[in-house]
Amino acid sequence: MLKREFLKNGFLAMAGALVSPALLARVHDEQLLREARATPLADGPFTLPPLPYAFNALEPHIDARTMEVHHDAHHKTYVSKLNEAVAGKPEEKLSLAQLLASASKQPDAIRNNAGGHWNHSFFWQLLAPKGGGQPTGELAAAITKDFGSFDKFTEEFTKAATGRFGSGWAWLIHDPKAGKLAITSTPNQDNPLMDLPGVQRGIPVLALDVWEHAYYLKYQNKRADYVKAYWNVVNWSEAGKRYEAARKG
Ligand code: MN3
Repeated sequence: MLKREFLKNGFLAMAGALVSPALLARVHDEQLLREARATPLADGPFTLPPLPYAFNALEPHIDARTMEVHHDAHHKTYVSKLNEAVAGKPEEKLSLAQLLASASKQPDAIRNNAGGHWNHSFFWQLLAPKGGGQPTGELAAAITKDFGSFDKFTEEFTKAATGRFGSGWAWLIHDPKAGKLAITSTPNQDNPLMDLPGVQRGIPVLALDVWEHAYYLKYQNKRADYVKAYWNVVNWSEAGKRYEAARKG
C-alpha cells in the first residue's frame, strides 16, 4: 500500500470512529451533565434524593457514567420540571403519592415528571452494589407461589422488560385486590400507582428502567444484555421489605 493511501485510509477510519454512535452518545451525555450541573434545581416542594451509593458502585453491570448522568441530569430534570409544573397551582400542596393517584386528571407535565421523580427515587433504592442472587423470606415464598419458581419469575419479568416497546418500565407489583404478585410494564414514566386506564395497579416491589438513557453508553441498543446484567444488582433485601409493607397495607 502506498504511504499516501495508507494515510488516507487511516484518516477515514479515524473520521468514522469520531462519528460513531457510542462517541456521539458520550458527547451528548457530557453536555447534558454540564447543563444539569450549571442549572440550579427549580424551587418547590420536591427535592432530588442523593444516590444511596457511589456512581461506580454497580460496576461492571451498570457503569459509573450512566449512573452519574441518569441521577444528576435525568432525575434532577424530572424534579425541577415537577416543581415548575406545580408552581402556583393547588397541586403544589399535594404529596407525590397524591399526584400519582390522580394522574388521570393531571396535565402531562405533572403526570410525566411526578412519575419520573417517583420511579427513579424507587429504582435507586432497589439496586445494590452487592445485589443479585435471590430473595428470601415471604417474598421468596410468594414468588414461588405466584410464578411457579424463581426462574419462571425472572423469565417473565425479562419478557416484560425487553418487550416494552420504546421507553418505559418493567414492574413487579403486589396486587392488593388479588392478594398476589404480578408483573407488568408501563410506557414513558407511568407507574402502577397511577389511576390510568390500561395501567395495572398495585404496589411496586421491584422496577427496571428500560429507557435507552438507562443503558446505551454501555450496552448501546442491546436492551436484553442490560436486563441480563440487572439481575446482578437487584436489591432483594429492599424488595423483601417493600413486599412485606405492601402486604400489611
Ligand atoms: Mn431513567
